[in-house]
Amino acid sequence: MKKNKPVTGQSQAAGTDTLDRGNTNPKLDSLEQFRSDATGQALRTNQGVKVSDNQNTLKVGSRGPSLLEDFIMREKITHFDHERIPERIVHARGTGAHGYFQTYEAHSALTKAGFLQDPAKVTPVFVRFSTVQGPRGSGDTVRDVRGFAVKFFTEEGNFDLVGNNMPVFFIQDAIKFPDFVHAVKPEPHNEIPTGGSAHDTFWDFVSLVPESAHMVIWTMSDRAIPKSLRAMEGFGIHTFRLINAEGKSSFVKFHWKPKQGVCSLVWDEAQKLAGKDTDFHRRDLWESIEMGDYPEWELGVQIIPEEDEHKFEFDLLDPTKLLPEELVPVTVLGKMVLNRNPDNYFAETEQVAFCPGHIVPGIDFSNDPLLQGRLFSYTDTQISRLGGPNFHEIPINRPIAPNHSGQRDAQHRVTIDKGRASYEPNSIDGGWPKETPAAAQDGGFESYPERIEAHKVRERSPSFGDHFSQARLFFHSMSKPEQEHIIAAYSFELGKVEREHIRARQVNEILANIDLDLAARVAANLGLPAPKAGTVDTKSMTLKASPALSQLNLLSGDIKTRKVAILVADGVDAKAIDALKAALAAEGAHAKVLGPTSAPVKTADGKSLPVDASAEGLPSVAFDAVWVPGGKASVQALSGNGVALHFLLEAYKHLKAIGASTDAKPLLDKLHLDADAGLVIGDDDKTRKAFIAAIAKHRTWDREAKAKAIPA
Ligand code: HDD
Repeated sequence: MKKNKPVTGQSQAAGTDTLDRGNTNPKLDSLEQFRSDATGQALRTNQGVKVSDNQNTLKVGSRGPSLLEDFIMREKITHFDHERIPERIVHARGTGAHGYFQTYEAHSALTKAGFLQDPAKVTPVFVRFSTVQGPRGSGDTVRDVRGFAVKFFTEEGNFDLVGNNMPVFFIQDAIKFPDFVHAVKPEPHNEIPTGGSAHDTFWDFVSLVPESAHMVIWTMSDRAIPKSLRAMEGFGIHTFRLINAEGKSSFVKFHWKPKQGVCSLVWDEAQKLAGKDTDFHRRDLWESIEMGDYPEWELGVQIIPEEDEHKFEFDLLDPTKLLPEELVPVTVLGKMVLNRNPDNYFAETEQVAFCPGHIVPGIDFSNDPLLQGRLFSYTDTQISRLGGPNFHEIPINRPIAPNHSGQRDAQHRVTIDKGRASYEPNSIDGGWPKETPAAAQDGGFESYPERIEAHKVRERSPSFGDHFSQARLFFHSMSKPEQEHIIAAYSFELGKVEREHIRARQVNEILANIDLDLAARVAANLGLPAPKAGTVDTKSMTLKASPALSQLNLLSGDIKTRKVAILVADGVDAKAIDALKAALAAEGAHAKVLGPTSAPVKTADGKSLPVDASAEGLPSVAFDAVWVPGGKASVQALSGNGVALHFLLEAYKHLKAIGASTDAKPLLDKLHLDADAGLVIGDDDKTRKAFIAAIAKHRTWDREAKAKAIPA
């Protein structure tokens, strides 16, 4: 019998991942029993039978029909046929990482939650970032909200903080969530567009639902096209309660503050990246962790004493409102570091199941009607997504705390429960497992005994009635470039809306109530008549601007982990490259040498210089900045190279830092790129310092008007 490939049955070292990713995470140690390493192992069926031929179906003769009795082929194909599970209804595209959380000090006055008491305690976490609208295979850089979900594996059980990178939400009541999601998802007749909100059903819904105005202006801002997942803030959005050992409750709003600073892509760059590197964000996160550039966030809370619940110009229970940091600053509690990539995307990132209802003693909910509905939805959705109620037994979801209950059976039950009593109270198994009184040491969970006296009604609180004053606060808190981006985003999105009455309604009934100038600019771009002042009688907030909302105030100030391209060709001055690389490395940035092809180039002194990639393979959108070193022959070659010229023009258009040795000035002249705050020319330390300072500024905003004239 002929075989295509010899089956040796011996260990296959090839393809073994030898990367040491550091296994310092206690949660990972608890996952160890579930990991499977096939190194040195024979290929077997799921029933453990060794396979001698994995190339050919069992047939009647080498040219004859296949036999039904081939249990090896049938098992393999059957398993394959069922490899996919339903993707998440929303937030289907995501990427995850392991890490840890550590509190800075004991926060016992605020909460009794164990993971917020001892700075020596390391709490494992698993984080999943996501986009909302697109399916699993959609682009990373589309205009969308980003999910920011964190599972804390605390010793008292799992705590899930299931938030977004924006501090408010589209709707006030969970009963509207299916309507909102149906509107934003691709249109039902042709499933277009994938990953974005620039279509009729979305704008139809939001223009009819003014409570969405605040969140929609956030999604039209640069926050909806983050530079990286590492450069995003995270928000718990709803008001929660923290409760201390004495039973004292405070309202809190959770925040994640990235150590990397907050910054975004520019729109043209985001669109190009969606095609050139669909995986831009997940690749950046993965590579940063592999390189040891561990992303870090601080967890903070805005604390509102219970007696101050009604002190604000908006209702703390309304999830379309944020609490300006100028009114209540964020108190930092501790830090989260992401330091390990998953071993297997499906087993970990796809199967992780978050739920805002997963809380631990010391944390409790507020009556925010959006949060209350979420408490039901997440567990419910996992039952169909993960195939039954035992999803808590999937390794990535298992708490590190013990979990014993009377819950039994159902699909895919893994635990082999001993004993006979699956009920409580019982006298057969000694009464175990037993309740733990809340007052005991490490007591059981107890809900905050809030007193409520009210009628049972279906109605929206009048205190939720103002939909525009915070959207206005947001717009007025933006810098000039950020405001221009918002105007451009509304114009782009509404420009894709086919029905004129929807465009007009958004402009006249929503935007005009936020800011008349904003509405007029968008109307002009859409060719609509100039809008009249808004008719809704909305009082403006006393606070006129919140600087904490503008990303221009949230940069890290350094260039750690930034990526710089160095464009080279034959004849390049190797010393100039070395000097730049050293200066960048000293600041924690990364440089990549890009040649006309992936082949090494010859330096001016005749040596061979390996390149990291070709400029075509790693386009300018993959970098934060670009440098052209000297060497007249190299510069001359680049001047005749369309890819290199486009690379520089595009970096300029995207307002990135550009640096060039004096030799390379003719190349910049050819492209009519003049020196500015972000474009520096020279060969000395001073020039390199100016280049580094320009990268730290992230973009050269003053260049934006001029850059618009550059072809996209
Ligand atoms: Fe949700 C997933 C965040 C309102 C129902 N949501 C999901 C994820 C995030 C959020 C980050 C992905 C979690 C992961 O990575 O697996 N959702 C939010 C935020 C909201 C919000 C910040 C408002 C403040 N969500 C919301 C409402 C409902 C849902 C009002 C339903 C009433 N969300 C779901 C869901 C998902 C989900 C259908 C889809 C997959 C999943 O839960 O596990 O249950």
